[in-house]
Amino acid sequence: MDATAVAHANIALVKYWGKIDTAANIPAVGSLSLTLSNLWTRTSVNFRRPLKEDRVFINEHRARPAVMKKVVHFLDEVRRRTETDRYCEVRSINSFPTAAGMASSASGFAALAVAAMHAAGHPLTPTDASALARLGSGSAARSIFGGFAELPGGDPANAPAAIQIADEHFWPLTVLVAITDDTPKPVSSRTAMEMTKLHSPFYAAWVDTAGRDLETMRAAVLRRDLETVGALAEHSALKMHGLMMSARPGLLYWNPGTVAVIQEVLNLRKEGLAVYFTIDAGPQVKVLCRRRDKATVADRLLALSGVRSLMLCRPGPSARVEEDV
Ligand code: 2P0
Repeated sequence: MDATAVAHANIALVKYWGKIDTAANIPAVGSLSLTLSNLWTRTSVNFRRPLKEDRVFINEHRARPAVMKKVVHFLDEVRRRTETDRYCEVRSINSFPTAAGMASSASGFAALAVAAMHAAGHPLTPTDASALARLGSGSAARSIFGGFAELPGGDPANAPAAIQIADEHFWPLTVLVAITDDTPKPVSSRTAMEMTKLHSPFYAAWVDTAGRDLETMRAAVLRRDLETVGALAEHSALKMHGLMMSARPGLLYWNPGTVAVIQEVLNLRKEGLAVYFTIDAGPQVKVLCRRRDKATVADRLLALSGVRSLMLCRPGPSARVEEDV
């Protein structure tokens, strides 16, 4: 009747942006991600106490109404699948700033899917947990898996789940997360995606070019080709942000610190280091490099006035149930 699960956030190297089916939360394009070691959510779900409604706490505070609505909708799906009518208490802790473009919904819904189904007495296979997590947040489907994961898109007949391309031991890359603003972002990814789909003249081109990016990225990851992975990750990130900027009204998640980090990454590359950036729906910049270069890169990023803090990550593990401690 109660369970705790941990799931890690991920960064998309090829981005998901836009849905083919909003109600079933099916992405219009495939995406490929890397799960991160130090960005995680730990979620406990308890069906034991008789409650008149669900109670949800994030970092010890009651969830805001918009978050509450998404979580209750998700828990309704868990109740439908497990044929229970009990309400539950959810307590979730993030190791990093929430809703600031650092994929807290990815780790959050992955941990919730695993913990809630386990607490309700119906533990899932990773593939089924991934398909369920996707209903909460598209990127959450990928956070079920450690290492590199791919989420197919584009087929409304098929309710997709992510698949693991390579586990967290396959390629010991370093990801430095440069935090330039730790407050919640002004526009949610979900709203921003719909605005882009409806109001950007470039949306069709985004969908048309995604398949090729995914194929190239998968092959480059599997041969541990950092130069190709990095260049394509930058391209996918800039293409996605360019797409958002071209919506009406245009969406800009960046701040001056975001641009400063991008420029410093370009400087480091001119100096001969294999260093690359990617940016999700927020102002933080995730920087990829080889493990041996991490101290040099960290020093340079921390010297920038726009960088508030840096989180150092390696590839992270799959979502899992935690035994009682
Ligand atoms: C991604 N992002 O592939 C892309 C890149 C952010 C930028 O997926 O509407 O919270 O809940 O499915 O997964 C963030 O959006 O969106 C996201 P919903 P989600 O990681």
